[in-house]
Amino acid sequence: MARKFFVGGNWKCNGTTEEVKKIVSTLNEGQVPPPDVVEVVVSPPFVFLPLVKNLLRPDFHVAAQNCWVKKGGAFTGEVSAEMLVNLGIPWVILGHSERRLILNETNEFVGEKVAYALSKGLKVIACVGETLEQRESGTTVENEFQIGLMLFWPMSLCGLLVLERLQLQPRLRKKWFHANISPEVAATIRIIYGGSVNGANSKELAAQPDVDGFLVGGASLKPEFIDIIKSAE
Ligand code: 3PY
Repeated sequence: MARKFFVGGNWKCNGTTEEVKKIVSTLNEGQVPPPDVVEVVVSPPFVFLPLVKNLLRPDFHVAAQNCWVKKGGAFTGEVSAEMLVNLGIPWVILGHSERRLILNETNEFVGEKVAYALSKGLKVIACVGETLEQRESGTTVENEFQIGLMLFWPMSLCGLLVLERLQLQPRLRKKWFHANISPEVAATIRIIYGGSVNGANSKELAAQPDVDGFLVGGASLKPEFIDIIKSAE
């Protein structure tokens, strides 16, 4: 089964109402390949999700940048998976490296979040990775998966993983998923690349083996995001 190219735009903690409207209107006017060739999902900050969802062209979708690890309640400042479902937000990004590094989110916590969000019917853009330091100390991306599995992270349902080191993609697909999950999941899971993708490097990155798409940071706030989407062709 062919894996459809995925382009996600992570707007991070950026934007005013006016700026957000401008970005959406640039996206709405963009000439891009059809939805059977590329799946496009943009991820504004929580407060702008309803606005973006309402204004955005119907062939593009929205993602939240995070959600709470379990059912909502007395968790000040958090947004639950149930709330996203209630608002009709189909996707959520979980485990982004900025949350792991700055907010100390652990593998276990991210694994629990992924499992909970999937159980509520959200589609998850699960981010995993390894810094050079971690790799050298033996804490590799495979360990993150192992921990996820131990927590019954239903990875086979996840379908979409973001990696931050390009050379990991073939290694994971061919070795890890094949051996530890199943040949079917190894063949169908989309492993996308995240890490300073922009309009100047996207075409070359898209041509790399086992790159099924991108999660784009800063460049997703600019008109060059349209060029990045076009690199799916
Ligand atoms: C980046 O490209 O900077 C990212 O963090 C993608 O989410």
